[in-house]
Parts: sequence; structure tokens; C-alpha cells
Amino acid sequence: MLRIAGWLFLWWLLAFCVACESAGPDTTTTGSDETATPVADSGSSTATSATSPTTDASPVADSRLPRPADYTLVTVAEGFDIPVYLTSAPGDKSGRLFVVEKAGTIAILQDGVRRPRLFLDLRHKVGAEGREQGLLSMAFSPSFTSDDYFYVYYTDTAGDTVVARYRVTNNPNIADPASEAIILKVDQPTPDHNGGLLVFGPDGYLYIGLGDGGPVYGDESGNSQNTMSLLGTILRLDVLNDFPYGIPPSNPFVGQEGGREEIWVYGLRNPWRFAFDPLTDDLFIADVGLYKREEINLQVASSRGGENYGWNFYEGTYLLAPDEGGKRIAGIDKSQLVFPIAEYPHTEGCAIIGGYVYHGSRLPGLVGSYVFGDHCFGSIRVLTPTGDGDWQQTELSRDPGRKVITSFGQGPDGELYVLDWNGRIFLLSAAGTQAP
Ligand SMILES: [Ca+2]
Repeated sequence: MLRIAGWLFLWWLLAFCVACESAGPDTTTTGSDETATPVADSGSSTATSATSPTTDASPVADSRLPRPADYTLVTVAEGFDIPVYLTSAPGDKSGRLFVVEKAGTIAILQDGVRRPRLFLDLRHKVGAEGREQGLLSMAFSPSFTSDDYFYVYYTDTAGDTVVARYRVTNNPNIADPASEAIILKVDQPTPDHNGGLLVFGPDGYLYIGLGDGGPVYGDESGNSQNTMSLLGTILRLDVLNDFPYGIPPSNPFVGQEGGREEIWVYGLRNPWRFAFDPLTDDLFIADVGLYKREEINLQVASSRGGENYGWNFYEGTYLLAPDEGGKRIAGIDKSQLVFPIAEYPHTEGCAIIGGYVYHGSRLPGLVGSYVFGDHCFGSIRVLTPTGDGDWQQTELSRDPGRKVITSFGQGPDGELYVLDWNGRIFLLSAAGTQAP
């Protein structure tokens, strides 16, 4: 099993980020860093300005920036089989956490103990052999207390993406495996960049992230810039009022030529994880990079959708060269692209793992900040708002090789969990906190 897990991990790394192989000095590339501000590499206590194509972030007073020494990760559970997502059910007072395992199972973690019986076992339907395939996330219906529905995102045995709805049985700890209702299937050209997240927005619509479909390199197929393709996008569907889904009338391509009506935003490489700030309804989209940059995009709540986040012209603020597989077009209008609010270079990581804006009670110093991480460096990072619309980036910790972050998770109390390829679940905690 260890050997298999090791191979899977290698595949994951390679697929998630070709840059793991090519993240060395930038001597082999011909692209230009025309708009980028380098981020300093200063180890585990980096405090840098988030890069921005137009403005420099105003520095936050040091006292407001999180200090690495103030935080730690406390192990709350071990022994999961490649956990890739953690969530809770709306209105659920039981304290249960639902842990999605890549191979196709959902387990319940309650009071720090894994319940012996699985909530759902889809291993017979899920193709999880490769790279970024598997059962990748779940989302409970906003009306779960009345409709008992939840939704899952998985790779089927043919290698394609499936979004499906399931229902809980009369036993709240067991879902009905026969209740599957397929919402959406998306052909995947390769096992790479298959996205993986579905989440309900504050508007009650289901947001579904899809990567460019691979292969690993520069989206030579041009899917992300092709709005007739669902790849390289976040979709926005009405699954509560229609089956398999309805198109929200306010979606940006409704009634427009040249775009699929399911698309909410596009120009993404692999939005593995994204999250709404529950206070502001702003959407934070972490997009996994290729050679150079890992990036965070912010869509403010007032957006009407249709943003083009720039891939595969740009990776963060790095302009891809033609021989880097980019779909570079002379005279591209940068004003039509939306650039990230923050990025970091591949000297500090190789695959961003998007997290959440923190609104828990245990860590008052992080309230309102966006907490995220990096898969390869095992790092926890924070974006702190400067108060004038910019953000400052801090690295809280780094643990390359030992901690292999697959995802963050959020408990019903807003506390943040970190999930690790090696089966561990950590709680982001104040320094000095003891394991339960
Ligand atoms: Ca981008």
C-alpha cells in the first residue's frame, strides 16, 4: 500500500504541477515577467506584499500581520485513506465532520473518532488510479435539513468528471448508494487538471470547478480560453429548483453567442479549491500554476460573472512564452483579463491549495484573512487585507516532504482543518495547543 501511495503521490505531484520538475532557476524559459513583482524567498516567516499588476500593496502594520510563532497544526485524526476534502452539514448539531477520501469513500469523523461504518462508498464507480482523479469533494444541499440531499464530484471509471446527487437514508450516518442522480458529466481529455470542487454559493447556486483538462503543460487545446468548452472554468448551476439543473438567468453567457450558459468564470488552469467568504460573499479562487506562479483570484460579491482569469496567456502575472505551450496571441488585450490579488513563485511552492477566509473563534488574529497552503512545500500561508483593497502575504509554516497538503476543510464553527496525503487531519490552532 505504501508503495502504491508513493506512486500515486508522485503522479499527483507531476500532474498538479509540472513545475515540480521544472521549478529551478528560470534559465530555460523565454517568457517575460513584465508585470510581476518578485516575492522574496525568506523561509518560514515570509511577510511579503501580494503581487498586483497595477499597485503595490500598502504594508500592514506589523502588529496586524500573523506571526508564525503564534500558530501550530494539531493532529486531530490519522489513518484516513488520502483525505481530500472535509465539510459539515448545514444545521447539523452533532459535531460530525464528513471526510472525503480520494478512492471513493466518505467517512464521518465525530469527536475525533472515525465512525467504523462509511457514510458512502463509491469505490465501484470511481476511477482513482491516476493523478488527480477520484472522489474529490462533496457539498450538502443548503436545504439539507429538509431535503436530505448532498452532491459529490468524482472521476468515473472512464476518466470523466461526474457531478451527482445523493440522499441520506433514515439513518443520518449512512447515505443511500442507490440514490444517485447524475447532474452533470464532463468529458476529460486527460487525467490532469480535472478540477474537483463543488460548493453552494450564498445565492443557492452550485459552483463547480473544472480545470483545463490537461495534459500537464500549457493547455495546448486552448480549453480555458474557449468559452464553448466547460473546461478551465467555474460553472454556476441551479440544482435546487431544476433537475438535472437549470441555468441561472443571471449567468454571464445566457443569451450570448459564443459561450456556454453554464459558465460563471473562465480562463482558469485548475481551480482545485475555491471558497466564498461567508461574511462578504466574496469568492476566493486559488488556481494551480505551471512553471512559475501559484495564484489567488478574488471575485467580489457584486460581480456579475464572466471574468477571464487569464490562463493560458498568463500564469499569475507571468506571460507564457509560445514555446511554453501558452496560447499566446499577439496584441492580447490585458484589460480584458483579471489578474490575481496575490501570487507566489515556485521557489516557495508548486501547487496552491486554496483554503478559506477565517471566521472561527479560536484564532482572533486570523479573522477576515484568507488561509491557504501549498501542496509540495507543506506550507500554510495567509493573505491579510491591508484595509485599502490590497493584501499582504505571510507564510506561517513550511514542512516540505513530510506534510503533503491535499485540501483545507472547514468545521461548522468556522475552524480550519488541514488534510494531508498521508491520512492525517490537523486543526489550525494557537501555538501551545495540545492534541485532544
Ligand atoms: Ca490567472
